[in-house]
Amino acid sequence: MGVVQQLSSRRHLFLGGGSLLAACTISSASAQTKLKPAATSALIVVDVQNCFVPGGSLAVNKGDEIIPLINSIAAKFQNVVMTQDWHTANHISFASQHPGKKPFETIKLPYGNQVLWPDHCVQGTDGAAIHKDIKIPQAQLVIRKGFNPLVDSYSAFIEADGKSRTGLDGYLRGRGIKTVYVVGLATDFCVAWTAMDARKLGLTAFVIEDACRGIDNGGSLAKAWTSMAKAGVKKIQSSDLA
Ligand code: VGL
Ligand code: ZN
Repeated sequence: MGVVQQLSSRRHLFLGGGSLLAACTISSASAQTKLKPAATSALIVVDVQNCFVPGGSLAVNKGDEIIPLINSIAAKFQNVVMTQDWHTANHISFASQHPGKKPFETIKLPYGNQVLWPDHCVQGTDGAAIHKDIKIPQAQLVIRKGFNPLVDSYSAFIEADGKSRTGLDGYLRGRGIKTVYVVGLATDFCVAWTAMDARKLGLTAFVIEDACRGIDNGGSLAKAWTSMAKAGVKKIQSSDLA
């Protein structure tokens, strides 16, 4: 075999090997990208309460659809925390407390803009109860939020005044949790604010998109995903979990 011929056949071999290598890399990469919840991971199940599913006073479209998926995701986690929106009957976020105002309008409060909502998740009512089809017996903590009549709290970590802590960060830190996965209702409010505050507090944060549903009030859903991406929140699907 002449030199030129030899070179060209080696080149051929090299190319063949290269594409084989590429094929292997692709298949092992897809196996590697499956995320396995670790002992230092927690699932946060946000506000899957009667008021937020169809038939409830602040119903999220198809909010009940995600319940079986949340149950099956939760079975993969050693650590699960649930949140419960838990307002006083006279809560400042209720349109009913602001004469002349209607639900889904926005007002200015001392801590910033506040969307006004229909009365929802009043402490101790049936509407505030966690949905009966949520089956997560291993959940370790239910954190209630929004109980200060003068301050709303979408986030499970920090109230809407930007400074009052719910204590969830201390709990998670105390238990050595470094990564949170967030699911539930609603994507564009309590899920998004919880995930972004998790980032602010130094945690890695994933939102499992297909295990959430949004309210989408005036473009709020797209806006929330943009803000979450900027904050370093990673959007994943339930199929990305090992
Ligand atoms: C929520 C609006 C008002 C939520 C709670 O769970 O996303 N949204 N209160
Ligand atoms: Zn609320």
